[in-house]
Amino acid sequence: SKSYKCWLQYDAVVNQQRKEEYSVIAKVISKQLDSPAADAAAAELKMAFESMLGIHAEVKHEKPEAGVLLSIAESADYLTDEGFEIKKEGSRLLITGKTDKGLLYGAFHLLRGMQTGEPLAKIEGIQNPANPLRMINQWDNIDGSIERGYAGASIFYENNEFTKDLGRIQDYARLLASVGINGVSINNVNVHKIETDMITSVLLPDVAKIADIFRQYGIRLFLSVNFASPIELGDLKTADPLEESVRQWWKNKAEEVYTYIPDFGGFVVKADSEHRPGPFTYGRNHADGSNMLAEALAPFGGLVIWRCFVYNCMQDWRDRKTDRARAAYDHFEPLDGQFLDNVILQIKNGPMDFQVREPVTPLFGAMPKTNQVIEFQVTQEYTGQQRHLCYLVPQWKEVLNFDTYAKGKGSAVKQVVDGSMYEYKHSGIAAVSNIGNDENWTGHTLAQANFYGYGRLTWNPELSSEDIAKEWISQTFGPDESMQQVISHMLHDSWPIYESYTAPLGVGWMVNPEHHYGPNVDGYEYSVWGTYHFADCNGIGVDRTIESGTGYTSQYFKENERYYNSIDTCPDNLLLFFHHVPYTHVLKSGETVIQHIYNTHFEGADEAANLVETWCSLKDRIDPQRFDAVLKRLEEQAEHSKQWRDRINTYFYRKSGIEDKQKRTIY
Ligand code: BDP
Repeated sequence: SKSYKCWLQYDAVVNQQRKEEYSVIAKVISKQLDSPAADAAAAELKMAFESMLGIHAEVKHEKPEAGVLLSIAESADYLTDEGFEIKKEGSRLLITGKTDKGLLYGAFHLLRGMQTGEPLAKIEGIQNPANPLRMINQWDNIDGSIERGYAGASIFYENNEFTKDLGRIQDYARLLASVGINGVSINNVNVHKIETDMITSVLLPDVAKIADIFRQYGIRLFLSVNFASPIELGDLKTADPLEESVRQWWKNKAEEVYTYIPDFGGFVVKADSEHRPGPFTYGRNHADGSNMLAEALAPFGGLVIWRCFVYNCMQDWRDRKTDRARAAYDHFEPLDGQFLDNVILQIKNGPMDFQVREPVTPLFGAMPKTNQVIEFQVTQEYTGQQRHLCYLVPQWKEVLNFDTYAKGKGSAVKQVVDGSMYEYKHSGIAAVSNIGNDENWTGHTLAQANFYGYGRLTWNPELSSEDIAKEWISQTFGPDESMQQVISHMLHDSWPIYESYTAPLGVGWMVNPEHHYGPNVDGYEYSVWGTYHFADCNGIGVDRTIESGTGYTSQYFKENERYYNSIDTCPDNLLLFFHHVPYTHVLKSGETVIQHIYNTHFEGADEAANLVETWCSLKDRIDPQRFDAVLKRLEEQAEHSKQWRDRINTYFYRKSGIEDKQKRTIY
């Protein structure tokens, strides 16, 4: 169905001129080598040419007079191992890669250009990915459930077994490769006892089958591992990383894994976080823990992707020194220089946890000698759970463009994670996947744009969010330009709309505990998770300043420290993240905090209702299946946003006793 195909629709080309131009090169696909990725590239082109042009291309080894020529140029110094060049030469279109991975990306680039109706001359050019590692983390459990999944069950597992539906996994691999993803970890970072078997002979044969599929599409497979595996699997009494028997256990384990999967990517590790085991149990630090695994994987070229989401989730809210926002930096920055070079620290974009608005984690740029990867959340845990529309590409762009000042002005996060700022050996971008086994993959059909956009940004963070949206819409819904503009506006309005009717001014966390859907202003206020807003009858916000607060601002480089620490320069949209203020505090916008809360909540709910209207204007221009599915979600969002509006406004009206200037109804 159209919802299943996402952006790989390969609809028939209607523009006659384009059709003729494309048809010249579509009769033959010549492939100069046989390899899984080259075969996948040729197969994709063949399928697409058939569907878009009605041409049954012949796939062969010889150089054609006219056709697409896939070839390898090992010595091309202008290409990285994954880069490609596309060049027209008479009636031939040359796709050149340094390796077969380049051919695959080149083929998908050609098809993207054709689907968006570009002339071949505009598809020509040289491209190399900006980020070496471009990862997706599945948070799938082997029972088939997905931690923070909002699009059905796992496509990998059901009933404590691997799925038999390998076709769907192959289609997933195609979608991933088409946007440049080159690494996937296939199990939840919270590794339960049963999933510990993924690194044993019980499940490794199944894991290897999945790796075979991904390999064809240039994607390396990773596994999340339990730090206490030697104990969990009953082999040892300790998981102490400095204990020789433990180190040897992991070395043997790595060797075993590589006998099944010779190009295995490595381990993803969540340790000492939210009740997961880790080196702290043994009085060791996170360099000790990660280096032990790194040493085991190094002989095989494997990586340790070690997550920095380490904080005390059982904390006393009165203890300001353990401000959760400080945790990643406090734990990891002092260890710079101690990690082996196949360890990469994976750091969430913000210091808390994927809220609708957070500042950028101060750890970026602060560890010149330690490989870093940024972690985004494509799955919309805190941004509407794929029932609300929230296009996140603009948020990710803001984060990647954020100036850390690590090496003075012009030290953007994207230069840290692409490895250029400190010449990291390994670096890149990772994100939590938003897909499941729903027919349309992402629950909300328009949430496919986040999946698409995430991948495109990892390949090239310079792409604008508008260009990404346009590419996605035209491939997904077709060439009608006014329709494209309407959807693009909806996408671009959606994050601001969602932000406006949920937690205000960067404070976050006003959600129902555990499942995190829907408003609950005090849901986390009196618990142990380190997530507070400190609202009382006088004011609201978390004081993270140096003078009177938690001192979190001091973790930034000077320019940003000053910027956030001073209430005069701190931007409105993060004010309550950094400062505790009275409700009558006047924002830079000229409104008071309380009036801002009322205004944005009324306006946000109105705008959510408008999204329904706007979508309805496209009724005859979108196929009924997808039109209706999106409409349902937008209607639900409009209703739910009223609940948000009323809960939040009522709460703050009662707390503050201050009337809405505009006298709208607050219960
Ligand atoms: C939080 C999720 C939790 C994850 C955790 C993590 O609520 O389910 O396990 O992040 O990133 O956002 O490890």
